[in-house]
Amino acid sequence: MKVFSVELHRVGMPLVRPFQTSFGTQTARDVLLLRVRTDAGDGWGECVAMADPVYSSEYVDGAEAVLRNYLIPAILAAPSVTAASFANTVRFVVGHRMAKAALETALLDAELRASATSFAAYFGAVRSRVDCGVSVGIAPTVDALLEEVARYVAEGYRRIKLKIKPGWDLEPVAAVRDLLGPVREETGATGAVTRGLLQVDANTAYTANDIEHLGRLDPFDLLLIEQPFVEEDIATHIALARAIETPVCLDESIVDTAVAVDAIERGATSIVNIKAGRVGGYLEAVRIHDACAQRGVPVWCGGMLESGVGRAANVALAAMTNFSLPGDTSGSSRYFAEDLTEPFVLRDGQLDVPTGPGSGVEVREDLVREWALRPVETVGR
Ligand code: OSB
Ligand code: MG
Repeated sequence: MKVFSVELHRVGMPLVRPFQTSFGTQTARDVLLLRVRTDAGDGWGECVAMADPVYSSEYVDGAEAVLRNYLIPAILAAPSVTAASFANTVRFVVGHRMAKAALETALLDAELRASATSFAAYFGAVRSRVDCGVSVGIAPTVDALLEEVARYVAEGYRRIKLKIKPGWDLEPVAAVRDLLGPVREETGATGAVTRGLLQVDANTAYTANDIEHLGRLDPFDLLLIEQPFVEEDIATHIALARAIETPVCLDESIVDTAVAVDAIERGATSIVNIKAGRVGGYLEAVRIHDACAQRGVPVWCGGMLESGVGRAANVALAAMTNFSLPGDTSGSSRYFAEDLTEPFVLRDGQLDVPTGPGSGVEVREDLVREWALRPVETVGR
């Protein structure tokens, strides 16, 4: 494939409610969308980097600069590039995985649209619908949290994830476990459904001094505790996993397949959160899925408050066989009043996996223009 040009679109999307985590409060999503123009046709990709470098070192202005100054010029200069050859073309750029993932995804979308293949088929997906969970932010009060969780349960979400931090952990978790009732099998419209699934995500807010305290989460029968300690600190995650019953799951720490395998083999993580943006793209995400499957480690699909563009690819990824836990693949309405694609709508706690060519969704260019934070920038001819 020959790439002629790449458009950089910055779109402001207000969130339907503020999303508070241990690293801050988001009230809007500042989305960077890429459109690649190639001799095989166009493709779209979404960059998951947040407005500020508070989840990881990447942030959207930085990702945009790396794309404009390094990644896009490299693929424009290449005689030919495909999603599969992209990683090698941009290997000279260290890190910046979210920026790379966005461009690789746009290339993959162009390529698969041209060959009338869906992301799901390309990934080797085995499901046509995926189980959905929802990530619930830190609330002003426990009562407000219970109200929000009850709404999501009524909407059909199959798993609740609570954001925690020191001072907001045991009490909200106990209250939500009480609301959900115990973990149990029920027969729903689409067959057996496990109810009462609950997990927590600390986004690195704890330290080694908190191991005993985190052990007090054990009575609440959590699916997992996600990333309690800083990204580089594998050792303290190993110590926690040995000290408590609740399975430890890494998010921020898992930046590629080698790190995932190392963390698994050392006992730092027994479940893995896969986010394509965090690991440099969907091709690496598939490799992590496969490495985890080989080792009997279940995975689930994380999220970064994506618009429908990124959500479509996540839902396709989550349809692979070893994505055996519900993902943070929520419906569009959990985030936005209106989405940049046709909305993803939850049905019986699941989303349909897109089947059309490429991502299988169409970008609403009217909204991309209407919500543009600045004029579109084109790199290349
Ligand atoms: O840690 O999983 C996380 C959102 C932004 C950045 C990091 C995280 C999250 C979420 C929400 O938990 C996931 C989603 O619903 O997209
Ligand atoms: Mg997380």
